[in-house]
Amino acid sequence: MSYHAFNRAIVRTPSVSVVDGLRAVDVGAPIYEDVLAEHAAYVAALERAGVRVETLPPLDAFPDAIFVEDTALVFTHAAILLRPGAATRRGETEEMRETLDRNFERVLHLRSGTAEGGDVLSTPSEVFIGTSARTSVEGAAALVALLAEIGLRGTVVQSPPGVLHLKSDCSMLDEETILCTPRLAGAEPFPGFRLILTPEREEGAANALRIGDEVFISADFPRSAELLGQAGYRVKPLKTREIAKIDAGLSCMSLRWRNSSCY
Ligand code: CIR
Repeated sequence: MSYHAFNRAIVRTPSVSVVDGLRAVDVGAPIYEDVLAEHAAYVAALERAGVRVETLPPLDAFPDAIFVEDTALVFTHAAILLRPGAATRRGETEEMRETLDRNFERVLHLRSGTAEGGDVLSTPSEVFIGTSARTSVEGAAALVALLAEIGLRGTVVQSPPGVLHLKSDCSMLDEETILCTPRLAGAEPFPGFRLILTPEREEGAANALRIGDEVFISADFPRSAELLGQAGYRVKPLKTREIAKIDAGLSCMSLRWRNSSCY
């Protein structure tokens, strides 16, 4: 069974407040209707790939709540509720608690420091945690301890300076291969993995998402799509133009896992 054979996902419908989402550089607010359309296309792509999607209601009080990935880590046998580093996002985890309790037999809670799911790259052998402005050294260490409790090995690495999250710059393409920006690859953070580097000026393509036998990537990066196609991957380009205005890519809009008793 492939590591990416996800059959369950949690997403959250964008609230009208999504136009006020956090962003490092203000290139204008995203258009709400277009965010809705990008989100709907993303959910449809997940469903077409065989994933059963649970859609949570919008949260007006939390403009970035659409980015559910940052609130938790989910695995087949357990979940971990995180503590986002962005002050305006801290309350999103409480809103996720009941959903996790309902879907997972075991739910652990990060109690110290901060960590966001965008800084966590899960692989079959270990879970990489990138320290960043959102994930503190203390949070990363606490997360390593929680991962050990559920039988997983956590390794702390450093997210590239000035980059929002570790996974802004990398994603799993298959069990042995990581799509990675040159600036992250330079630090050699993933020993033992084969790296495919994003082409120049297409660093944003690194936040791809492998679901089943497809790799979702942003439609804004055609050279990356071509590169991955030539490497033998089945590429599914998706529009991310509006959510990119609030610093988001493809992994951030879902929590995904394989439920072994589901099918
Ligand atoms: C934020 O700054 O928190 C949101 N505007 C974007 C979060 C993207 N999250 C992710 O890629 N995991």
